[in-house]
Amino acid sequence: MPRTVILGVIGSDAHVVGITILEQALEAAGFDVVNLGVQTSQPEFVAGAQDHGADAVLVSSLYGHAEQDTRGFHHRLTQAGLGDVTTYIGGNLAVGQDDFAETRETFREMGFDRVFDAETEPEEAIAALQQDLEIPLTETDAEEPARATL
Ligand code: B12
Repeated sequence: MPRTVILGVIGSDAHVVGITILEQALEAAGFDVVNLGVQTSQPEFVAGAQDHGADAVLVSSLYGHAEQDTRGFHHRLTQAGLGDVTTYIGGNLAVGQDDFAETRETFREMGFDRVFDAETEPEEAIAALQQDLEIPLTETDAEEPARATL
């Protein structure tokens, strides 16, 4: 069963390239992806997650206002009965982003399961989803290490 991932850029943020790349990579990895696009509000994320039975919600933010834009986000998800949905946030999450460890801690405390910086490659997010959503390796995947040892 393919897992459904909701993806979008939150707030007034219009940076579209990162989520387009993520969308393509996630689809290639076998996920059902619903890309809500740029300038997506919190209620739109929640409605998207509800309508599509999301397994995970991936929030992107590049312009430095992520903390302000995601305040109360997990409260809304919980109120909508989506408290168990896996949530990630990534991008340029703070202005300057000098100390990413601190930034990560801030967003973890706000309820995000994982926090990614702007250097993140899509493969990293895919590996995290496979782990967090407990997606079993396909037979093809399982054969890869064996072939590598030949
Ligand atoms: C192109 C660009 C623009 C274009 C956007 C065009 C468009 N429609 O996409 C334009 C010119 C419109 C623009 C505008 C602005 N921009 Co701009 N922009 C950039 C720039 C140069 C590249 C962004 C990009 O496309 N990168 C390529 C993609 C592939 O990378 P990415 O977006 O980082 O995404 C990857 C990762 O971050 C990660 N990722 C992203 N989201 C998520 C989410 C999850 C869950 C995960 C796992 C991973 C993940 O995976 C992606 C794929 O690898 C960056 C600087 C930079 N070099 O990053 C500044 C930058 C993001 N912009 C910035 C700013 C400040 C703005 C403006 C506010 C400027 C202004 N004063 O008007 C406005 C905001 C407008 C708005 N409403 O959004 C700042 C943000 C500063 C901060 N956060 O501290 C940056 C960092 C430039 C800088 N150094 O100052 N921008």
